[in-house]
Amino acid sequence: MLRSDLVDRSNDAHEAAHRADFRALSARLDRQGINASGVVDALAAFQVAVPSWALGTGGTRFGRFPGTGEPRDVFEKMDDIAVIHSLTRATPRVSLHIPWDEPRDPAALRDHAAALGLGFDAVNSNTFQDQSAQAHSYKFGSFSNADPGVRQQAIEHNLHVVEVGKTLGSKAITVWLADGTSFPGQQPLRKGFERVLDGLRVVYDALPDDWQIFTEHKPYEPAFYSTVVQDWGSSYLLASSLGDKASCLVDLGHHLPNTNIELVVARLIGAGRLGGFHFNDSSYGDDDLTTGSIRPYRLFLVFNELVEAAVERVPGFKPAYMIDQSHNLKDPIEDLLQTVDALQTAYAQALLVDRAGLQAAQEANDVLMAERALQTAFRTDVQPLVAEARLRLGGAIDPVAAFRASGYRARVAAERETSGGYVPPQAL
Ligand code: PSV
Ligand code: MN
Repeated sequence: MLRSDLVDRSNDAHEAAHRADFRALSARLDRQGINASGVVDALAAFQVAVPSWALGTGGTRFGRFPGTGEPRDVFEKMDDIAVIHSLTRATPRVSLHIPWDEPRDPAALRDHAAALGLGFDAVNSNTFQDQSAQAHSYKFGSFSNADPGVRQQAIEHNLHVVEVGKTLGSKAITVWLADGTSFPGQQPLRKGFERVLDGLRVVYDALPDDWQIFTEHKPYEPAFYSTVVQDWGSSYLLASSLGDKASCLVDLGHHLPNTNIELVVARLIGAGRLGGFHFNDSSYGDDDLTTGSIRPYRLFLVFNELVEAAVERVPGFKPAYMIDQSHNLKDPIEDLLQTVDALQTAYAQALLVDRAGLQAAQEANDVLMAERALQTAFRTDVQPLVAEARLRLGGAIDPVAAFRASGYRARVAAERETSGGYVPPQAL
């Protein structure tokens, strides 16, 4: 964790300007009939889980350029996540990838995390790579494989992940499958899906009552002709066939170009099956870029659906918010600080939408005023609201500035470099 006096020192430098900005924005929102303090309260309740795999430099299939002072093991990753949490006060949970970040002693990891004020969100299984000492290969798929031995191995891996998750205090497992084909005729299209469903039923039946399973779809990659769980419809079919504890996870990068993601989100909310998110952004495919860095309006429109569902108290609506990014160029901690800020920004903008005005315009088919209700909110500079939420929780007005001033990276670099540095798992 960062010492609180370091956060305080940074806040002292920014506080006067922040106060003036917050006062000015509060007055402006007041004129719109919006209570700034109420928005800040809602923002302060926002939390998002940090993925264990995002603390080291990711890399692409063409190479990896490591940064200095990367965590060497999952315990040091917890230390870095605690730093992010002390600055944002919005990341008290970790989403763990197994086996990439599997601890030898899960209880020790749980205790280490708890001592830092952290807990665990959904655990992620991995049947998209072969692991050492594993009997069968996933080269031709896992749950959908023609070989029952491979399918059984994939099931057992997921059961193991649930067991680890139970010790950590997780309450959910996210299953993303790379299963698919790259050539027509390679595998039967219908049968692959049935096999996945059969395998997931075994995992589902083993879940504790208070657990959930999230099915995560992706249209292509590594399979380039067909993917078994390729779209939200397939994901929905799986979740609805499995039962009430199953729902769909939307990774913002897992859509074909030009897909209307907010519409996917709306459909899943309507069907009562929106389980959660993997936040990131993309230009071309599953680029895993910083959330909100490419299409901030789209991110806002997604949050607009989420806020609308919350306002309408849609039954059972409680999506899990997680990040899934690969940090290749920026310092991973700084990138994640920027990510949390982008999420809070989109959420704040969505909270500012004049819902009654929007609804009235929609009912009257007043296209311009309906669109303007969204644009007015999106075009508001909400930074003072987001900073105020952090400040009230004891976080930093400007997390990146506070992080840089703290000298944390240089300090851990000196400690961590001595043993050769950490080599993260292959980036995906
Ligand atoms: C697959 O591309 C994915 O989005 C899944 O969530 C994996 O668990 C994760 O990325 C691995 O980085
Ligand atoms: Mn993902």
